[in-house]
Amino acid sequence: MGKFPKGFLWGGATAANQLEGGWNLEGKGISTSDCVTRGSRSSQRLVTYKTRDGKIAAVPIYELNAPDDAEFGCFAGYDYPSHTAADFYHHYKEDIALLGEMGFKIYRMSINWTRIFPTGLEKEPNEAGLEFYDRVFDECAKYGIKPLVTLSHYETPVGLTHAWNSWDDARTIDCYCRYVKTVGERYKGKVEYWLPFNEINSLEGAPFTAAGVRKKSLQGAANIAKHQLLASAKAVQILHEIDPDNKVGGMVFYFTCYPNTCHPNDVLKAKFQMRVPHFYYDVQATGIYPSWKLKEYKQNGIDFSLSDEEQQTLLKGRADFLAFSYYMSVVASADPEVLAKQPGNMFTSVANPYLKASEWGWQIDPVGLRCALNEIWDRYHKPIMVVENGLGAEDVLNEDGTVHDPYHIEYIKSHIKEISKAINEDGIDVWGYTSWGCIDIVSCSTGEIHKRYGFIYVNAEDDGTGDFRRYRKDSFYWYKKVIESNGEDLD
Ligand code: BGP
Repeated sequence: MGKFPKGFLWGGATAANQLEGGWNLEGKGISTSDCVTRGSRSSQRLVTYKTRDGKIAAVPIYELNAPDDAEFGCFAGYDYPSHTAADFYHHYKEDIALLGEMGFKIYRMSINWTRIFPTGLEKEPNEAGLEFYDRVFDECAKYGIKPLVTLSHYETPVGLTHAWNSWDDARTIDCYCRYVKTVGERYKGKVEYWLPFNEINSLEGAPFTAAGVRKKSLQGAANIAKHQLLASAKAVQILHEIDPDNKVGGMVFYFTCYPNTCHPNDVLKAKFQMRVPHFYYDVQATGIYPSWKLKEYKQNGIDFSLSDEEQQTLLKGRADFLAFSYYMSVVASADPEVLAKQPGNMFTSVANPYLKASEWGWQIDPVGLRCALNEIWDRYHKPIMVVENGLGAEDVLNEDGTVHDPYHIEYIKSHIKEISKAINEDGIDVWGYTSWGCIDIVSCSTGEIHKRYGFIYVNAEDDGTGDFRRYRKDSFYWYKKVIESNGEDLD
């Protein structure tokens, strides 16, 4: 296996709403993810809110079209996985010790905005929330683990939704910047790597979870994108001012899209499908809105403009590196007769006959990761981090406390091999790899905990019960060896 650069950042990734639990402890407010119920492989997650006449509504997340006075919250009789999650809130010491035992160099996690500013509107932060992350970062430091902090990973305070429909309104930018400045100053010297938003392009499909916005619309997506992209650029500037050593990245969910045939219309369709992540990267990496996006807004009658000052903000706030999540590839066809949805895939895709899919229907494609790295490098020439990648699968905890998970090892190994080729054969500057769900967490798309990604098993059930004891899976020992050998020993 080709060598990884010295200092390559090996690690894993989680998000606060999927990991921490303790959803209402020590002054924490309610975030968008706290109002989302548990789903399953076959049933969508629901968002709950109270209507003006006091009735409770529970609406599938992707169909949400809530009235302007809907009051989002958590109600009796509904099951919300973020409330207990993997109970990291009470297990963080032992969890970080386990990450340390594996030799993690970096740990990607998010700060839950609502622990720091419970409704998003406060002028002063919640000290107890700040202290919690002090303890987490101090614990990481004990093991020489650098935190990579996502500032907004589906944890927007619902207080902002109630105030002015959250990221639909430009006033949210100031609230977000206050939060960024607060944590940037507080954790100066403890955190050096930052991501302003998780998968910023998810605002198009899931405007409530990603941005606290009540309904999906083209105008809404344009507003949220503009406000989050400006906020992201401001976060870059704020964090650089606080500490010039800070490194701030753009982050999207990425995939590789193949044309179904070599028919030019299929090729064009595949190229255009990649505009979903590329639009956000274009702005975060270059500070410029792509011409096709401006045309698209115009053609759809979207009200959009950028003042000179806003343009300057985007240019001054270009990202230092580009990060992305990668789980699968998709196939595009321009022929509506051919286009059939691959079950379980998050995107409309023709099933790829050359690939196997996970139990949740995500098409597994390590070579697609190398394609992705090449595409991003060729377009932007910025250092890259793969900050999410992995296989969601069912694990079995044996009576002797072992968990045999060769499927996780195989998935991660095959993807690491492609990263190695991208570095050694294609000359791409990859800084690090943080596989997703290094500790079992609740799934973002389904809310199940039994969709497990690897390394550390958490003994909990889908209904939130269990003793939450931690167990080392086989993949734990394997990844430890991978890190120890800096990626040379993958067997
Ligand atoms: C990404 C999200 C994560 C994560 C991951 C895996 O889109 O950033 O939060 O959960 O997908 O998805 P799932 O949890 O649905 O398996």
